[in-house]
Amino acid sequence: MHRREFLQNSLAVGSAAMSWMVLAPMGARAAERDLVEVTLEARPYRYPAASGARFTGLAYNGRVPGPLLRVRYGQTFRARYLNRTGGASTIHWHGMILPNDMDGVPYVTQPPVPDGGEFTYTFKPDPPGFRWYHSHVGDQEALGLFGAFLVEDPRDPHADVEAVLVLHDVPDMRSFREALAGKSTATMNRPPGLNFNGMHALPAAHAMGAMGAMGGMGDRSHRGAMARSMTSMPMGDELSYLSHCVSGEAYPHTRPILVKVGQTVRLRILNASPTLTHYVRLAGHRLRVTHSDGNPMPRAVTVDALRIGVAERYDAWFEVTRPGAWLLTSLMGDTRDHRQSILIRTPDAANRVPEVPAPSLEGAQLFTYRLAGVGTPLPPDAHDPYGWANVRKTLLLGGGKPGHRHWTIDGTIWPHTPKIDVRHGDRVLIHFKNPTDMDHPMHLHGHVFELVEQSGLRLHYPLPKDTTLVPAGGTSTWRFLADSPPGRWVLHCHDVIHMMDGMMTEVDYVPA
Ligand SMILES: [Cu+2]
Repeated sequence: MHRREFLQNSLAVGSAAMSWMVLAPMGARAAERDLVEVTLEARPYRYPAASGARFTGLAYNGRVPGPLLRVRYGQTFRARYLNRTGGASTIHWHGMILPNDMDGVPYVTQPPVPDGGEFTYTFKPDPPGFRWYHSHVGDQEALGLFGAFLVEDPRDPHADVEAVLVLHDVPDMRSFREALAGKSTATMNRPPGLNFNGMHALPAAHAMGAMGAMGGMGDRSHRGAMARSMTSMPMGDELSYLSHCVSGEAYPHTRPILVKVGQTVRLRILNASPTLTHYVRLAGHRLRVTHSDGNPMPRAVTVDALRIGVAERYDAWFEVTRPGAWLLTSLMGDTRDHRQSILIRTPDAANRVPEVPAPSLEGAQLFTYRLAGVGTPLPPDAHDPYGWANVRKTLLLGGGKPGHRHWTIDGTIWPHTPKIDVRHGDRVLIHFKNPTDMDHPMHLHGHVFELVEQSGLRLHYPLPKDTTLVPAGGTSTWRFLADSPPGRWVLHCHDVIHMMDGMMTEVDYVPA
């Protein structure tokens, strides 16, 4: 294929090239086609100045994030993947239920595509909603090989303005290599809420007690993050970052989203960071969250701020009720830092100084699984209160001791981790115990599961997801019906260092 043809193809993908962030309505012709075809070419890529990083990574079709892929539910999608990365590569279609041999896990679902080679992925994107795609080989995703994928749902309510926001952080690859060896000197990025109440200056035990008393923070999931951040001691496995971006740019270079008074705005927010949980707040507005990982939640919830773990997505809505200019910001440890922001404004507010969000999460109502799912206490170990499952598996997460390079499941690393065998039609319950000092964004391929339990709380409105933060010092329970296409579906931590260090297993369909 010639270069020009290839460019035309990429332009044809749901008008993505014209409107990377703010979506134009899908063209009638694009919507009517049975087949949407795209060429994705991965190559080395020099990050532009607007990204805030001087860095050579990798990109799909010459941009980070890669092109926004967009289909209507029911269309067939075909991607011709040209690998020019200099190494082996694959593409994983995150959140999709698809034939196992299209899932893009090297040596598990396909041989890796060699450098200079190509591979064609074909499937009917399912279920509808906000998905994404990324390399599943080594550090390639961290270098820039990722993008958003929208499967438009005909049942969706109308939004006047729709935008896709990809949060990502550009790693310092020297710290990446050191982290894999357990020798990184980087320290944990502090969750906001610490700096402005000064608790980071207190001994850890006091501060954690005080945190526990804070409204909206009682998900216990901060404990481990705090245990690490309190000490500022390098744990050996943290990354340091060169820049923090929204859709490939750092504020003030991020392109504003223009809105009008009276409009309803839908933001689809993806955390594509290699390791960082993000806390997102929009100045002057609360956010109504309707979808978790692209899937409609049983009950929408309105919050002051979002917590988005690595690989998670949320659909967040708000109404424009007055003229103005507001920053949407991922709060950093240094709360004067608004690099990871975009401006949302009305047309008449071009010269206004934008309102910035409250810099701390203290007192904020934060999106947590407990809040969204309405959690109430369970008796200890009663994590299948429904008596629903016929296959139950407990996975013990481990590792992360200073200087140790492995993150484990049941004390073992991939490929020696215990596998979960299921038969078609099984009702499966997976219970995670996480005694480590970090939250782990655990992800299952090829399924949408329900999060039914979190740290001893039963969720009365289970959240439909493909990735959840299993909290430090806590537990999570997923349930799902094993009715995906047969094959080997990997289950792993989406923190890239933890995954490469071995925190991965698989759900295997075996003959009935
Ligand atoms: Cu992890």
